[in-house]
Amino acid sequence: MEQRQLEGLVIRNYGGFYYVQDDLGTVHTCKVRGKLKEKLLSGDRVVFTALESEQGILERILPRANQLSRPRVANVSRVLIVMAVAQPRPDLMLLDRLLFLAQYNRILPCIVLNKCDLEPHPSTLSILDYYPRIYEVFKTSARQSVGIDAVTAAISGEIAVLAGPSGVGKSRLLQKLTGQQTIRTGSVSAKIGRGKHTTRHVELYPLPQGGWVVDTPGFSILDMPAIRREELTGYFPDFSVFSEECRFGDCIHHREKECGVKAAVDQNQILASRYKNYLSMLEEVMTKEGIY
Ligand SMILES: Nc1nc2c(ncn2[C@@H]2O[C@H](COP(=O)(O)OP(=O)(O)OP(=O)(O)O)[C@@H](O)[C@H]2O)c(=O)[nH]1
Ligand SMILES: [Mg+2]
Ligand SMILES: [Zn+2]
Repeated sequence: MEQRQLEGLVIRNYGGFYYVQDDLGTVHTCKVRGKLKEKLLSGDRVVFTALESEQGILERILPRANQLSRPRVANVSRVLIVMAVAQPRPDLMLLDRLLFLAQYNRILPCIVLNKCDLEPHPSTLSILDYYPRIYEVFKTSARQSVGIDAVTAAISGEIAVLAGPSGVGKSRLLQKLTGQQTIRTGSVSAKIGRGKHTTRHVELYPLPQGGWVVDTPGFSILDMPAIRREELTGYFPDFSVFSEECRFGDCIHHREKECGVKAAVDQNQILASRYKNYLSMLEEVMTKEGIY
């Protein structure tokens, strides 16, 4: 059989092989030459040489739109930030940090409030009241198959990652979104500890209407990347209209007087927890600035 060079998407990597789906939907089991292996991520678009019986040799990685370190995946275009309406109650700090990180990586985030079959915790109500003015918010019950179609529609054709704390129902949602009842859960329950590495393989699961979803084990702590302190406010779209009232053009809404953002917090126009979480992230960024 004649050798052909094809393009495809790395959908999983397991046992030293990379599974690459070509644009017609055929999955090729590929080996990787030398140094390429260290760089390659699930989600990468690649060029490979197709050999007989759906085998192949991976030749090169095409340019990436982005890459996440947790989970290790490339070319993500949506992050679904999953919180439970209760059990566990929503973690607003983690929510605000995940929203920041998605935007920092130029990925469109949306919020999924799962377990809507349960009585909501009060902080769920403030999510429902406040966040829809800035981000898309979905209510689902993976248990009762409620609200799944709206989420599917929002991510069809995309590469979407499920993120959020442990126990909120990410894996159960993945099963509903993909329509697969028996997903290889393998070591999905392996928790990623702070600073620890795991060798868990990342898999892209196909969506019925096109596109892919990636599951992530739950986590609760997220460090800030090294950015400049003035940059942070730009990742809080809800602050921007009020920051026009700040006396100083470079106001970071911290210790400054005559700050439009702080005034808006006092008048309940900005959610107090959101400003508090902004300050926590800001202080972390400032500490890092001092170190580097
Ligand atoms: N009541 C209710 N329970 C749910 C729902 N979705 C998931 N659960 C339950 O919540 C528990 C955790 O679900 P998982 O899907 O394993 O949660 P996860 O987010 O993947 O957790 P980690 O893998 O540890 O990060 C399980 O007992 C699920 O059955 C839901 O919509 N409603
Ligand atoms: Mg899970
Ligand atoms: Zn200000």
